[in-house]
Amino acid sequence: MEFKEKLNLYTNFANNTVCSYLPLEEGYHRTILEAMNYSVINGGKRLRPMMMMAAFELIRKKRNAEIPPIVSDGTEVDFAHGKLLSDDDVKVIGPFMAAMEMIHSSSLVHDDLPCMDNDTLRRGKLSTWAKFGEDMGTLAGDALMLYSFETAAKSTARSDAVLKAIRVLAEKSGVSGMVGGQTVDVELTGKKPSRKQLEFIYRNKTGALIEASFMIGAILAGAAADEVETLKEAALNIGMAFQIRDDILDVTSTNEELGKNVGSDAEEGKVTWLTYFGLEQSEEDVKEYTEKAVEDVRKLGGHEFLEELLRYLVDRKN
Ligand code: GRG
Repeated sequence: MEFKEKLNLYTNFANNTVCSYLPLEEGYHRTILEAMNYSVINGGKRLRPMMMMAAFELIRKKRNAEIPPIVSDGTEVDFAHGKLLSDDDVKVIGPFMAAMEMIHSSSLVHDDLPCMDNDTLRRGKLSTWAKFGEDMGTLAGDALMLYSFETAAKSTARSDAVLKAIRVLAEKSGVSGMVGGQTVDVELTGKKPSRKQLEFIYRNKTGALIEASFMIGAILAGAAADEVETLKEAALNIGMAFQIRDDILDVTSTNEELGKNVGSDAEEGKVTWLTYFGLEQSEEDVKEYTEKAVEDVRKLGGHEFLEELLRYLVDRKN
């Protein structure tokens, strides 16, 4: 099966799983529920839930579990019916896939607010605050962030695994992860961060949720501590590659292709990887970080789709 076909299957599966955990839009507080769903539905690439699935499958495969691989050399998967995980597996990992996309979406909602990047375009449509107003935009981010934990707690995995995974989700989203990175990013906008500070921002603001996706997928599949550590290392490299590519796209892409306003880094006076290393070197760095990540994945036995996905992201257009 061609990579693009697999990517479609994975994306649709991740998307359907995420959407199945969204709240019903009803009650006096319906507006906030609409704003939450608006922020999550449509347009997102669903990379983090897909990476979580891949990590889950990688560990399962390593354990020679009886469950067939999601996508691989294996032919046992019921592709025809778009069924990539067993119903029982979906109950284990589905709530965390949705929770991850909710947290990620909540960060995009807050990142677009007038007090942050002041962006009106996201995923090819009006950003949440531009559509629902600044008050509802702020609340929608808050609500999604917390609904994420409410959703994760629905997992039917063993309670010790659920607890571990929720802790990772909280740690990597909060001050020890994404919020920490965003803090330094905001404080240093318009100033010149050192390379070390820039790396801190990228590893946390962008890398932390990717890290959490890999770690949670592995934990739910019953990985040992050293396996979780190897995947964490892979994720750190992917996070770096992903954010540097984001910097490149901000300079080389268009609003239409990217689905958000390009040129915002320069407008805000942001120092990015390109400021330090230029376009050509940055492109090389994306490749190098990606290859390091692929190597880590191979240390655990490899995963065909995941490796293809990582290499595909090197040249991603949005
Ligand atoms: C809500 C807990 C919480 C924190 C908010 C504002 C903020 C703190 C953090 C900002 C984090 C941020 C926006 C990082 C950029 C990461 C990045 C490159 C996002 C784009 O991810 P894609 O390309 O987006 O996967 P899609 O739209 O495809 O999902």
